[in-house]
Amino acid sequence: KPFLNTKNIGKKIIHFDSINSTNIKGKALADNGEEEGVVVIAEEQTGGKGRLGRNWVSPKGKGIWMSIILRPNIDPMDATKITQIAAASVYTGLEEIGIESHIKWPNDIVLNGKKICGILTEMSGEMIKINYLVVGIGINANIDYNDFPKEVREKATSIKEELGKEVSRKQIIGNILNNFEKLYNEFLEKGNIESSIKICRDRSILIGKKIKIISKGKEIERLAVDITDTGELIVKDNLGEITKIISGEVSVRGI
Ligand code: BT5
Repeated sequence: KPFLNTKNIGKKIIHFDSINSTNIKGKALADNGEEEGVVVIAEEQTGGKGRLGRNWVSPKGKGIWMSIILRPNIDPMDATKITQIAAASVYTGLEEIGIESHIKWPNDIVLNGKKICGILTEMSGEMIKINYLVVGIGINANIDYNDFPKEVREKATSIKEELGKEVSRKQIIGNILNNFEKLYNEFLEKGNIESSIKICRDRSILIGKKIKIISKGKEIERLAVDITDTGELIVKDNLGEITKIISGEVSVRGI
C-alpha cells in the first residue's frame, strides 16, 4: 500500500485474482459484517456490472476493478451523492499523475471524449435507513484497444491507449482512495458535497452542451446548464424552461 495514506478507507484491502464482480463480492462481505472502508479489488471480473443490468468489460490484469464498502448514517435519498464523491476522487486521483480527464455526469470519467471509467453505487437498506453502500469503480488503466469488444470500442478507451504508455495501477488506486476519504469525510462532517460538486462542475463535459437524456425508454433533448450543490443536473429546454434531473435512472449522451 505504498501510495495510500488514509485512516480508514482501504485500511483493509481484499484482493482477488478473478471474481464475478467486486460489487457483488463487496455486498456479500458487507452482508457478513465487513466494516466501512473495506476495499475489494480484482484482477479480473467475469461478470462486471454496469448500471441497469448492463455489462462492464473487465479483462485480467489491465484494469482497476474495485469496490468500497461504506456504512454512512445518511438519508437513502443521498446515496447518489456518493457517486459524485467517487467521480471527483477519480478525476483528482488521475490529475495528480498528470492526466486531465473530464467528468460526464452522473457516473463516467472520460478522456479525450471517450469513457475510461464508470462508477456504480449500490445500496442495501430500506426507505429510512441505509444498511450499507458499495461503490464500484472501474477504470480502464492499461487495457489495449483490442481487448474491448466491438460494441464498446467506439465509446471506450484506456489511459494507456490515450497516453501511449502504461500507468501504475497501485498509484492510481492510492490516489483515488486518498481523495475519496477526504471528500467522503467532508460529506459526513459538513453534510454537503460542495468540494466534490465543484470538481464535477469544473471538469464537466456536459455543461454548455446539448445533450440527450434517456429515461425509461424516453429520450429528450436539453441544454446542460449546471450541476447543483446537491448533485442534480440542471437542464434547459428550447423555451428556456429549467428542470433538475436526478441521477437515478438516466443515461446521458452528448449530441
Ligand atoms: C457504468 O455503468 O459505467 C458503471 C460501471 C461500474 C464498473 C465497476 S468495476 C468495479 C465494480 N464491480 C462491478 O461489477 N462494477 C463496478 P453504465 O453507465 O451502465 O455503463 C455501462 C456501459 O459502458 C456498457 O453498456 C458498455 O456500453 C460500456 N462499457 C462496458 N465496459 C466498459 C469498459 N470497460 N469501459 C468503457 N465502457 C464500457
